[in-house]
Amino acid sequence: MLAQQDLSVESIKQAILDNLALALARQPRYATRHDWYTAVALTVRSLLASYWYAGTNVRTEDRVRVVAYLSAEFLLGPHLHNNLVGLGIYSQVERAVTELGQDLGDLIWDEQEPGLGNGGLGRLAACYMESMATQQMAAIGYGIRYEFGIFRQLIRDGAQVEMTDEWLRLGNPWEIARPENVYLVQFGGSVESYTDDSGSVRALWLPDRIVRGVAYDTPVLGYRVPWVNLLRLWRAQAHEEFNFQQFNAGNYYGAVEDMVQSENISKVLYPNDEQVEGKILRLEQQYFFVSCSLQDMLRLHQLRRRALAEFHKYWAIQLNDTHPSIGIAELMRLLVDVNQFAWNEAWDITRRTFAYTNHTLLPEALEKWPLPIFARLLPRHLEIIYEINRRFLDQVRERAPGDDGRLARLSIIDESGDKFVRMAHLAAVGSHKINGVAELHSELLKETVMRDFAELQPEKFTNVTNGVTPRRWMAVSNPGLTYLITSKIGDGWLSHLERDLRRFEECADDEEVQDAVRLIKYANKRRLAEMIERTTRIKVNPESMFDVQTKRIHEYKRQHLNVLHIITLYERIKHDPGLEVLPRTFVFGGKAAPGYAMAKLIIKLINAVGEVVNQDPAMRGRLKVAFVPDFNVKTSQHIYPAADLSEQISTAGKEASGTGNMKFSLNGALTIGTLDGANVEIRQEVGEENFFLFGMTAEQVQALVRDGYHPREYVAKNPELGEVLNLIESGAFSRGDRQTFKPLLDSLLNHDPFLVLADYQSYVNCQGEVSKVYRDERRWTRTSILNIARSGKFSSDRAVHEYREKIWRG
Ligand code: 26W
Repeated sequence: MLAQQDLSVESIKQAILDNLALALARQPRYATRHDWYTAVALTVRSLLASYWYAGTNVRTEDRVRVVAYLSAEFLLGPHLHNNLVGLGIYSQVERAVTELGQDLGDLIWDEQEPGLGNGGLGRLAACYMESMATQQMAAIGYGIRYEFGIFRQLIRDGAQVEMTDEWLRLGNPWEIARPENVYLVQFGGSVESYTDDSGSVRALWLPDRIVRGVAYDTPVLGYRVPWVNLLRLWRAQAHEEFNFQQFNAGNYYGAVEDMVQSENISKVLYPNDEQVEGKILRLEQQYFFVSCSLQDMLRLHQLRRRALAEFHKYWAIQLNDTHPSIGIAELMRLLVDVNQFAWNEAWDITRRTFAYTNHTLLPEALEKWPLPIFARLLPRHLEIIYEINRRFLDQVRERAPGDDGRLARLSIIDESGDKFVRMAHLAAVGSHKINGVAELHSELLKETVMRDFAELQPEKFTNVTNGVTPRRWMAVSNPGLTYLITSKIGDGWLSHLERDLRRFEECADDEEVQDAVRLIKYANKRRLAEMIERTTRIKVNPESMFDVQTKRIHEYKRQHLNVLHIITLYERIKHDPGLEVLPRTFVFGGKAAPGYAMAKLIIKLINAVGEVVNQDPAMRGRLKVAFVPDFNVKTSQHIYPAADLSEQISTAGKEASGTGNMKFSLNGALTIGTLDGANVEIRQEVGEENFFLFGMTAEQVQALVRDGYHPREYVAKNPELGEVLNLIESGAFSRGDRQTFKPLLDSLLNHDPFLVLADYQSYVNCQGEVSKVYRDERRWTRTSILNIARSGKFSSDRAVHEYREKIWRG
């Protein structure tokens, strides 16, 4: 057994060999690379276990309020490297592994990452878990242990192909199953009422299906602190007793079939972001994990010997978007139906417990459930929601008598046509705080989708700008830069980014530091170039500028605007072969929702333009385009540190915050961006002269949409833009086929809600400015250093601290 006190290379080696022998029953000479990985992972896990073990005591015996972070997604990324850095034992383990004849880098690279999230929202949950552990705040993350996470993306003939993500196939050494930590979750059936002993009428839910939820725990280590928090993910299992009647009636096969059905609940992550699919399985997933989590909290609360009436004093539940908002009705049910609380007291506890974070303003992303589906799956919760709504609307009526429009707009039930349950309204009514994820977003939230709520209860609204963990996004992914900064300002900055990183600013004019920053960037670019060549066969030149846009593919994020710029440069060179252009490599990465045809077409366009540009001799040494397949946490750790330019070009008002923008800036990329989401604050922090701003403001966007956007007018007065669109239309990027990109052109020219053509010229001009500045090496590097040094605000440590001060103190 490896002890914390003795972490010499020798004892680490012995522990790895012991794990290989005793946990895996493998002789070293027959061990596969994966066996070695597992043996190392188990060794590291055993080091976490003592903190883990101690943490459980703190949580059950202290008086602290525990944060329960409820999220349908946790995009953790690989564990091994992060935990080695967190424990501060990377170099010893590296030596031990080398002496055992293995390469730690290879073992790290081979880890299957848990991709239990789509994008920003899921990754944010992971960063916050890490920061809460680092701050030694007691927290539990609750979610779903999807058997298949986000699909693996292949690119075939330039198009996205989705493959299942079998991340558990070779086992998962980081989790501990808790088969005794189980809860039953009911679905469907009907509700009856009965009179209890004291003469009160109470509801009795008679479900027609019961599923078992089993806990799987993963430790989340704090950076260089003896603290581990728990990520508790639920796996759905069949509940055999429930099917006993069927077994008994001789329907063995049917009963087993029903049991298989139950297990489907935690089978696969829905791959959509920003677009809801009204699928019943998704509602089942949400209720399943939320019910398990709340039952677990009640049990832990009782273990701490606290009265249920004090539940809110010991728990702060944060809703990561509306996905877990059914929890509000579920806690009411547990208090009123199961524990016989009076409605008012239960409601008071519930509202003091919950808080809601909104992550999107896009109407198509706001969850609402068709009433019939909801009624069939969760009949008792619907009754509870009706009662919550009735009481809420009574209050509204008192405040605004006779204003029926307002009532209809505020109601939890949408009755304007087919009826729906509006989950954002449930979340807003049942929470004591509501926050957006960047200043601009929080303002727009109050002005648009939550306007009536903000008028009614302005004190509920607040902002917490997103943040990212500098441990994973700097120490793990950019060791070169980490080392340089530490050599200049000491090693406190990784734990106190906001306080300390600014001291690196003093090096901005130091030519030696500038040279070092440039060398590190160059090495990172070579590392990315190798990955690009390995995965795409495309050779890119690390001497060229790396212009990078990686994020989910979505029209509002406007990857196609980026492509229009590439084609513009292509055209210019074609017209004038001697033209001086800054050599650029355009790097893209990101997944499209499998059902989102336009996003998939954008991927095709990127690859199609890449194919033409990359093989054209006239472009050689000037333009290259690469689409990195399967953008995920692991690949992204090679991308952010290698970027010169960060593309944050969403239509103003559409990107709630963005978090990739922060990772790029922290790693020394300069940003070209609109005044959207957290870009606004990044620009404020790094200084406007150090940020490439273009495009309409959110206000101008609103006005243009209101007054009528006529994209063809922009084409009419802009011949270069006309040529670019014509070239796509001519089939130049589709082997002469003029149909392929027609839907995309049709959208750009006729009904594009994201105003791509309106921002085109401003974007192209701004890119010209970028090229100019990049040619001035010193100036660029100086600006890069300022971007790094002034990114401290965007640490997730700052963000969770703000959550604690503004929201979780109650
Ligand atoms: C099922 C529909 C669905 C699924 C996921 C709708 C919306 C989502 C998420 C809210 C999508 C998401 O990840 N949003 C991103 O959240 C980040 C963290 O706050 C922000 O930085 C991004 O701007 C926002 O797009």
